[in-house]
Amino acid sequence: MSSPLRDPDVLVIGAGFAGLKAIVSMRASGHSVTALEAGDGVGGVWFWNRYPGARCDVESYDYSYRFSEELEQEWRWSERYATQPEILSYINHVADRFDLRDDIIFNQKMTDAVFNEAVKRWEVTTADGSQFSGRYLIMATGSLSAAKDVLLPGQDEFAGEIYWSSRWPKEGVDLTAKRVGIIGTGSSGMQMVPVVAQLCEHLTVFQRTPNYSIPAANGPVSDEEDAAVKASYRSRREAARNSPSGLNFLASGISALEVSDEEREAEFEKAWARYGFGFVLCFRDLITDEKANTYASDFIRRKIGEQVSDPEVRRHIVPANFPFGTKRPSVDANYYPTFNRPNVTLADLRDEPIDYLDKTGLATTSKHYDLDVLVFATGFDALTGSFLKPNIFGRGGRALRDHWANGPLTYLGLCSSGFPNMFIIAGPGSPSLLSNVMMSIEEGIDWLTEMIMFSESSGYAALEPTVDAETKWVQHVNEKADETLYPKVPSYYNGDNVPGKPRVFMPYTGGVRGYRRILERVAANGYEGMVFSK
Ligand code: NA7
Repeated sequence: MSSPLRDPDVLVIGAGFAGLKAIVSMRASGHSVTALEAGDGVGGVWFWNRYPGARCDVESYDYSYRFSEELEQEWRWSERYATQPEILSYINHVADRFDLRDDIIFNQKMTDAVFNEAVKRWEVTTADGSQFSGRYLIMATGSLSAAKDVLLPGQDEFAGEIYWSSRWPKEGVDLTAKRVGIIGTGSSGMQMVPVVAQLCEHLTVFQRTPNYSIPAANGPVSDEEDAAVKASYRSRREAARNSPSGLNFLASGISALEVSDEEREAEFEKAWARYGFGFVLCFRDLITDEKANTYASDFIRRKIGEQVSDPEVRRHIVPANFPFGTKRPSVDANYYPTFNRPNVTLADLRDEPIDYLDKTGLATTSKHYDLDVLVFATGFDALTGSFLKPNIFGRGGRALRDHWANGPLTYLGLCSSGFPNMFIIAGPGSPSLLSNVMMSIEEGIDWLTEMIMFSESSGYAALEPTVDAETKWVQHVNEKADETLYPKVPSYYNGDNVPGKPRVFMPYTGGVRGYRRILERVAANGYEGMVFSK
């Protein structure tokens, strides 16, 4: 075991899925590499989000690395949708199997990164004052890793325990015989609710916007299924690469408007029973055509309503007023029937907004809820938070925060003008959160590695996108988004969930295949849009 270098060729920030893949690729391309990780273990979001019920809503066989066929063959997923502990063991296995810890320094949270133009190196400082440098800086800090700050009036007064889904204590939390409140009904809240309801004395769910959720249809993976996937893993990966979102579901080419009511209903039933998140792909126009979407939204509303026995709860929990899929839908296991339990209460914050916290609980404008434990499942400063929290200064001392003041500016979602040799993984302007992010991570890093090798073999020391290429890319991302229903609805995709954040649609909606073709064309044209310097 060797010690990681302080001044390697490549500094990677983060040792989650993206950071580990970056280490693998940078090593393979002959670079020395050091990754700085804020936590004391690998895993990124899967290291921090240990809340009860946490699991992935992309199928395990797809939400996994494809860079090593041996790894694909030897790892045995136990369930169709893996739990957080299983994913974390997988990541640890990967770190051990490829000796990646040799190149990781833990408990090092980057606070500052400055591009030193004289020597063309990034100089990085961490929270404890340690300093590092690298010719390249790879920001593998994640799109859903900077938790949103939510501070309620009187929060310090609360005598009970407060937890965050995104920073769940490693040692776990004993919820037995406790009165628990959960704020937030995104994927984290929806995953937690059915599990917490079984553990605690009483659960109150504070819901602001009811979201759509599709049943996970989770289950154990049989030996036969495992063998079948492993026998044809390459074609499964290729199919995912050629799908719109990197999932193992081929998108339908059929419009929901061109089939009979019976055919549409049958297709929705099939998708409801098995597709999970892939429901959005069961017709080609659910995200682009309002009428097509209305058919899907109505179907899902009906299915949700059927799971809830109390008409009053049903009235509050069934989503309305926005089209299915335009906010990130959830994939749940028994979320809605949990509200049929006698120990679960739904508080609708649209009718009774939160007023304050006091010693004994949470008061809304109409009621006081006595609580022993309050959990914030209130989401993230998505896509830009982890890049803008640290101080990053590029050429001429320009702050990334200033460059992105009106919304993130990237070329291909991978780099930003004025920030030479800095690369971002699955960032804004890439398919990122609209894709199986594992696919985006690997595709992005493979492409960047090729580009770095091209640059070096041509004798260049620095590379960055031109302002023109960046401007045109951002314009293209917006134009593609405007072909869809996404921009019409407040969501974390367009920054609406964080007060004061610029409202800009951030992920690339052109699909993973369309995006990859653009990357291939850019490379084939000598990395057009990039400027290389000696
Ligand atoms: P999400 O999906 O952003 O959900 C956050 C939830 O918290 C959502 O229901 C919000 O309601 C609610 N929220 C946020 N701020 C507040 C305040 N101040 N008061 C009340 N309620 C609030 O985050 P998750 O962690 O659940 O999921 C993130 C991703 O992880 C998910 O999309 C998957 O990709 C995996 P709102 O809708 O804003 O009214």
